[in-house]
Formats: sequence, structure tokens, C-alpha cells
Amino acid sequence: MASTTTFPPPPPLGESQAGHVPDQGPAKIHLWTAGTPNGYKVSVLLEELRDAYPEAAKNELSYDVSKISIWENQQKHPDFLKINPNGRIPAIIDDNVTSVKGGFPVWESASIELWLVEQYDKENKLWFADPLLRAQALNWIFFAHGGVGPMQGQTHVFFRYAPIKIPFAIKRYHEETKRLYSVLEDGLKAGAGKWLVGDKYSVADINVFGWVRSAVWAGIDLADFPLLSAWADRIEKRPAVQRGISVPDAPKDLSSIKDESVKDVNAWVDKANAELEEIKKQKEATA
Ligand SMILES: N[C@@H](CCC(=O)N[C@@H](CS)C(=O)NCC(=O)O)C(=O)O
Repeated sequence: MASTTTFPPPPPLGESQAGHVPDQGPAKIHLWTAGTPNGYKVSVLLEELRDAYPEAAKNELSYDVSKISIWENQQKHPDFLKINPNGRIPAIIDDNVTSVKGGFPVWESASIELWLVEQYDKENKLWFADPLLRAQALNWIFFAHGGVGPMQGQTHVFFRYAPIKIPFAIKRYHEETKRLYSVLEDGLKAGAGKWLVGDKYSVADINVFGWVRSAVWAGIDLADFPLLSAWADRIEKRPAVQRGISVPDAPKDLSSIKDESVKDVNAWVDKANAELEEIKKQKEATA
């Protein structure tokens, strides 16, 4: 382990260690993550790159993983803030950069993805040499980074975790997330229907996949978005994706809560609509 960063220390490699292959050399990339849509972006991409470049998997793409408990707020520990000043997962330290003492920290999921493809996807297997295709990929990456992630993230917060339930907030974020999903659906329709950019599975797909696979958590039924649903199934079946979403723990199967989840979110939306209607009536009565 070359990194001098000590919080939390990357665990030693072992048979069950994510990212481990039997002939992997000492880890060059250290990943701090949790089993979340943003975390999966990096672990899935690392696994895809390792499959695409088996020689590099033993060398510069060897990695180890430190699990961050976001419920215990470990991501706000002063030592972790030295890696990511924003105190969120995912973050990496890349020890392949020898000019920086202690390794080179990269944070923000999309920034990490772009760093990884720029450095390690020399044949553009998951990225694009063509500037027009690259710009289209960046469109989808920024769209997801500024839209799907924050909006769906707030749906999860207000619908699932908030100790006080605010119907209008649940309605607002749930409906906006669905609108963003329809943009993805239309994007697939406008292309060949298979991938977001060109005719190739790429970082543009990986970047938003983690969010779409947890649609149920936001009360969204993917059956309403048939192309997106088929796209998510196609991605989920990839061996590298299966390994990537098992970092740092085996993923949860949310399929059994789908009906209940959609019913619950709809009840909150109905409640918000009724409250809005009541406010409108009161305004009209006092006008
Ligand atoms: N824009 C950031 C968002 C990262 C983010 O929000 N990560 C969440 C987990 S998905 C987190 O660390 N949450 C803990 C916190 O907010 O303190 C990125 O894409 O890396």
C-alpha cells in the first residue's frame, strides 16, 4: 500500500476483497466508497476497465477498497476531508501518479470517471476518440451529475429518510426525477435504443446506471420507461457490473418492494395535490 493516507486504512487484499484478482499486484488505486449510486459509478468503471485491459488489471488498475459508513458520518472525518474536501463518497487516491507525494486524490464521481478513462482507457473502449461523440457523452454525464443524482437523491431523502414527511417535497422531487427519466428514455429512443451515446456501451451509461437501478427506492416503476428498463437490464447482466455493484457489500434486491413503493409515493403525491388544491381554494376565497 503506497498511500500515506490513514483514514480509514485500505484493507489488505484477500480472496473476498473487492477488486482482487489472484495475480493482482499491490493496489495502485485506493477507493473510498459506500454501496450507493455514486459509489457504484467508480467501482463499476474500475471493474469494466480491468476486464477491458487485463494486463493493466495486474498493475496500474489494481485497486483496494475502504468502506465508508455514511450513516456514521465517516466521510466528514478530518483525515477523509484531506482526500475529498467535500466530505462525500466516492473518492480515490491514485498512486500511479508518482509526482505527488502520498498519491493523487480525485473526488466527485464524474471527475473520477473522466480521470480513469483519460489515464487508463487508451483504446477508448468505454470512451470516445471522436469529439462529437465525446461531447454527447459529456452531455449525458453532466445531465446526470447535475440532474438525476441530486433530484433522485432528494427524493430518497424526503420519501425515505426524512423524519418529517413533507408531501410537497416528495411530490416535487419524485416528479422531477420521473421527468429526468423520460429524458433518458427519449435519449435512448433518439439513438439506436441500446446505449446513450452512439452504438457503444460507455461511461455515459455507467454514470447514470446506479441511479436508475435504484428507481424503486424513489417510488419509480421502470415499466413506465421500457427502453430505459431494457437498458438497465442489459447493463446489470455484465459480469464487471455485477462485481462493481458488490463493492463494498453485496447489493440489496429492491424488486420486492416495487408495488408498495409506487403506491406509497403516489399517496404522498395525492396528499400534496390535495393540500395545494386547498391552498388554492383558500386564496380564491380571500381574493
Ligand atoms: N456530487 C457528488 C455527490 C456525492 C454524494 O452525494 N455521495 C453521497 C453518497 S451517494 C454521500 O457521500 N453522502 C454523505 C453525505 O452527504 O455526507 C459526487 O458525484 O461524487
